[in-house]
Amino acid sequence: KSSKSPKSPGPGKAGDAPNRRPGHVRGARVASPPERRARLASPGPSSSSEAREELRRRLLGLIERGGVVIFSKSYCPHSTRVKELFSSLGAECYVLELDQVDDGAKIQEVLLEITNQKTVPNIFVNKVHVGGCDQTFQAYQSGLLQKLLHEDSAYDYDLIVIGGGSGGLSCAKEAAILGKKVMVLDFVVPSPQGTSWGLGGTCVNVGCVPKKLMHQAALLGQALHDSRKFGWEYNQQVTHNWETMTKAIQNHIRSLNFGYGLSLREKAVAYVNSYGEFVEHHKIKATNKKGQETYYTAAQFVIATGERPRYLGIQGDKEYCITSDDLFSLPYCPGKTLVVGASYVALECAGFLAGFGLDVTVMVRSILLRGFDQEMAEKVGSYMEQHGVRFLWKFIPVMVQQLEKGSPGKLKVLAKSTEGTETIEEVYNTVLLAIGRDSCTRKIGLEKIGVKINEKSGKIPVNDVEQTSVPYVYAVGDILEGKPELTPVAIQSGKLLARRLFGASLEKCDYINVPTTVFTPLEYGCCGLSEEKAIEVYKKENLEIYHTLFWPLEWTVAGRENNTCYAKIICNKFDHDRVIGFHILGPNAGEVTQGFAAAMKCGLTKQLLDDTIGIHPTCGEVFTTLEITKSSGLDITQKGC
Ligand code: FAD
Ligand code: NA7
Repeated sequence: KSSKSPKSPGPGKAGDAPNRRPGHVRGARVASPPERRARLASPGPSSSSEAREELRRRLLGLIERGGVVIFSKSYCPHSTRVKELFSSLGAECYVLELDQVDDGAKIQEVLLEITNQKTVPNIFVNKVHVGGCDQTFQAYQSGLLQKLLHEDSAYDYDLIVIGGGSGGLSCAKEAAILGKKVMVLDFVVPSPQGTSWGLGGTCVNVGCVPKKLMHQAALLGQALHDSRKFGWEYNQQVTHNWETMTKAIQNHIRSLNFGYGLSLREKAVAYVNSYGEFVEHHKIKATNKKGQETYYTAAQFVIATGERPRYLGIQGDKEYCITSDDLFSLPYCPGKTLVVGASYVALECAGFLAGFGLDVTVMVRSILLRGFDQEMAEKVGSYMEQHGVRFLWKFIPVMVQQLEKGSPGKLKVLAKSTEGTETIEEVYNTVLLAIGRDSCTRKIGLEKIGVKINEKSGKIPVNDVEQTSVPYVYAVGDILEGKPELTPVAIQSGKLLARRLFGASLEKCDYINVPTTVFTPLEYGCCGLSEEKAIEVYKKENLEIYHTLFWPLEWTVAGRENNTCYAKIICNKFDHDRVIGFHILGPNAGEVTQGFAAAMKCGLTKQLLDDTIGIHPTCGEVFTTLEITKSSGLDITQKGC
């Protein structure tokens, strides 16, 4: 696809509309400064009827070029309002100030013939006569104006999506289903260790999918252990083969990459494996891995560039440490591993690595699972500690040195205490950094078109319809400020955005009560508020918290510990004991949480839970029989099944 600019009128002639260059879209341009007075006046024809015919032809030519054409008067407040409206929509306008051209009065007469309207402003959008100020605002309020604006065939695409991950792909596919001409750019900048991957973004390649499969591999190890108690006898020594697992997982991921490509082709979405960045309004540069640059334009854009792992900024981090971007395709077993960070990514990785029998240490700067319910976080941590994960509390690394090359090699880590002057030196085969992720928003030319970001976090603030500070640019997924960073959230917001932009839908993405699960060795599922947040929002005295420890039936015969799994709901006493926080620590927590999240969306109360008949014997049934409140201080330990 060659580089193409929006429809150009070609070399200027007197009376031509200037090229609607995308670089000038935001402000309405006035094409009639004093030195260009009488541009539309007829220079040639002798008779007045010929002159009038010539003027009419020129006016129609101007309108036929498409885009926004405003016949205005510079002092008219209605004209000003309309110009401001188009400016706020990011639409470039050709504005003719009739009080500043010699033949303004004649133009008005011809406009009367063409449109039956003599007054200004007189507006055309993409060849369609919209009318005056009131009609334009009515069209804006009904959405018709936006639709007319986007029917501008001057652009290569109706929509360009930058980033082919969870959010970008869902938005692109939905827009294509709605009949729009769509392009997706997806490009993976290799990690400092050189790892890169295929189409589909973080979730499928280096996030949810490989992480859940590795978690499953670890759970199978536990199941093998349990199985002897259930009568299974086997003689071989059971060992885990990292290469076999990784190869199988990577093969599955490749099949998913293929499926994504196919589904884009089926929906006629153009997929370009290039890095996209804005160069001017409505125009991006796409650079492929060979460095070849191509330019594309679109009426609207969606930014869905996601995040990438953060580095510590200490000596040796980029040279020797890996991140989750590298772990899932690591060609060799990582061996003795230090995981730096205490986020969910850190704990999940530490959990499954320990599940494979590796020696794993987690270096924690402050607390576990910041942002999650801290009572649950502590229980997650203590289960991991009891199952072989070592925690190094209140330390941060200051230097990583290579002692030996190899697969894996040997690394020396120097760390210091966050509370005193103590330093320690330890040797590991692998250091995995999981200290947060940075939004990919600083190198995509947003400053060139005026899309505002939060300078500190790099996140993009949007309104409730995912619109950025530039009206024709939208954003979805992990880069959004203040929204949950989860695949189903990105997918939902991308899909609904496309339906609002190109369908008849007004439905907005609901970011409240989004459930999630941390896939640590003992899984933690939650929906709604943490206990800390609920107290902050509603005050402790307005809450009733019901909780219990429980013993999954599968764990009894297996001889696994009682009084480890835990269920908790937080209810608002002054709103019919509505459940505002749901928390479970136990097997299959994700499966359990999903159903209760639907119930919370329907306004779940404690009474409704009590009225629900449980499914026996399951873990989920525990929520139908909760009796003990936290405030009662009663014993919640379980004595038997
Ligand atoms: P991404 O999926 O990251 O997609 C962005 C894409 O844009 C990437 O392919 C990127 O390479 C590309 N890109 C970036 N810049 C450009 C550019 N300039 N030009 C072209 N392409 C570009 N979520 C869950 O819901 N459940 C989980 O269990 C879960 N586990 C996770 C585990 C890990 C280890 C990680 C890291 C994340 C996990 N997540 C999970 C989060 C989930 O992966 C993200 O929320 C989701 O992928 C966000 O989607 P997105 O579309 O915003 O971005
Ligand atoms: P988070 O949720 O941003 O957590 C970052 C963790 O790393 C957290 O425990 C931090 O400790 C710790 N951290 C941050 N900086 C450092 C340094 N310099 N040294 C040691 N420890 C540090 O990141 P995640 O990777 O889990 O998740 C980000 C998104 O990725 C998530 O929402 C998903 O979309 C996937 P702190 O608590 O601040 O002391």
